[in-house]
Amino acid sequence: TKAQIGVTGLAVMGSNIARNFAHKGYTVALHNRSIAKTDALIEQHGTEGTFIRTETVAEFVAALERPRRVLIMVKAGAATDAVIEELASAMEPGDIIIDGGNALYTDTIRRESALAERGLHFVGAGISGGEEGALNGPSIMPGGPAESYKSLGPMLESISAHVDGEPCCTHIGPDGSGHFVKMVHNGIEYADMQLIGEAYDLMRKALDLPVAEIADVFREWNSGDLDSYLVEITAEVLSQVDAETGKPLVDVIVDAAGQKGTGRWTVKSALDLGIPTTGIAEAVFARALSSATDQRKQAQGLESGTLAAAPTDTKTFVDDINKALYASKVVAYAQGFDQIAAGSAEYGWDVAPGDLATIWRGGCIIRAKFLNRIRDAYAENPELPSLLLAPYFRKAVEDAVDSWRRVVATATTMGIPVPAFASSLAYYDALRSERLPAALTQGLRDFFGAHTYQRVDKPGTFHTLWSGDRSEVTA
Ligand code: NBP
Repeated sequence: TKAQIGVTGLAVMGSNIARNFAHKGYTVALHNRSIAKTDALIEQHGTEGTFIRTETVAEFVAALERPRRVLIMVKAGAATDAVIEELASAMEPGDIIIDGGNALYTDTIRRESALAERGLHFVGAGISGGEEGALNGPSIMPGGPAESYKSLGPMLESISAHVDGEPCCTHIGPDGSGHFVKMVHNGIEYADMQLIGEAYDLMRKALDLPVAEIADVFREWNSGDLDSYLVEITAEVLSQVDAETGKPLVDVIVDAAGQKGTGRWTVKSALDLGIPTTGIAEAVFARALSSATDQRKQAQGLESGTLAAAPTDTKTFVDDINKALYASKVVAYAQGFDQIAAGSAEYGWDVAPGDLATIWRGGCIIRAKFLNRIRDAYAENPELPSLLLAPYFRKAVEDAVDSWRRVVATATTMGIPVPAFASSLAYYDALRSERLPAALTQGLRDFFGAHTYQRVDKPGTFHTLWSGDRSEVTA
């Protein structure tokens, strides 16, 4: 018998996805650059389903039924290109290559177009959920030809997570769309984590709550509107006590956050598309600042100025933080969805935002009850101009805004940095402002660079003769 799917790249992600396919009854051909990983998988998990062990790419390709379906799970970048080239030379028109790694969407666009010329279908699939998701049901964001989704979709849907009986996998759109939405998903994950970090920091520094009590607060929040995987595991991480020192584990971990690049990619793309994805940008920059260890060390003595006293009513302030977190989270998602809409328009992908909210409800790192609300909002109005204008979120944020302001004001006067809370509030205030100082910016640009401006009272483009008699001319 031939295999319905082949998986090449059997590190953590690939081996778990291969097992997931096998658990669902598919015959899975296995391949890895070095045979040791293939053999380890067969030795440890060979009895979990039907696997075909292959050593060479030729053997691997020959083991697959037609049209062939191969999932690549190798390191993103040059390794993926090398594997694609080897496979493509051995495969035939109509066969499908799926890249499940964290590829940059522009690479996916390039690869799809090159493979399409050779008659091969290329599916760039974002896969979220880490190791555990890969094994038991990830959220899958496949982009690529709609035709290939017909034969591939049901298989991907069967291994994906399910929420209320619906798979957390759907066809996103052509070429790079799947990896693009996965990139923004990861960016939103950065923002979510930064906001959680700021909430934690405030409870610690403004309220002086012990770490174990903060863990309890997050545990309680997880049964409310903030119910989500990240809030759930925040309680877990904060509850962990270091065996060696007896201290909370969080106190012995170096406070320099790493990053692998998808957050940075999201922000670069936001800049190119001209979308103010400020929540994600603040999160990426906050990680960068945390990692500037030497600079931070030397800056520790900088004068703080006079700091305000801590809030006296702990319970009220904890509740304020909850609301600030929720409102800032709505902003981060609103911005992320704006970026996806802009990317979709730029590349002609026709991505349905409601579909994303649906497939992100399970399997992935940002899974949250909250996503049901986003799904409802787009079901009600697929042309929503901003998530903040969906009736449900509008009310939630308007109810939270007093708390949000108190939190940002308190943090500022106490000298506690809350970049994501503060910039999200600034975004909200700017968005709802009737007039912005951009009018002055336009005036300045016209002054030094004759960049022209438009008037509020009549159509046309104008320029003031700043270095002449300062009269206005039509440009
Ligand atoms: P890694 O990203 O660590 O990649 C290891 C695999 O790539 C091994 O199978 C290795 O083969 C293979 N490989 C490399 Br490295 N260079 C190669 C080359 N030139 N030719 C052929 N094979 C090569 O594995 P991972 O952590 O399982 O992640 C796989 C993909 O999934 C990545 O793109 C990652 O970004 C993405 N992803 C990871 C997660 C996660 O939670 N880890 C989540 C979502 C997505 P070898 O055994 O012979 O060295």
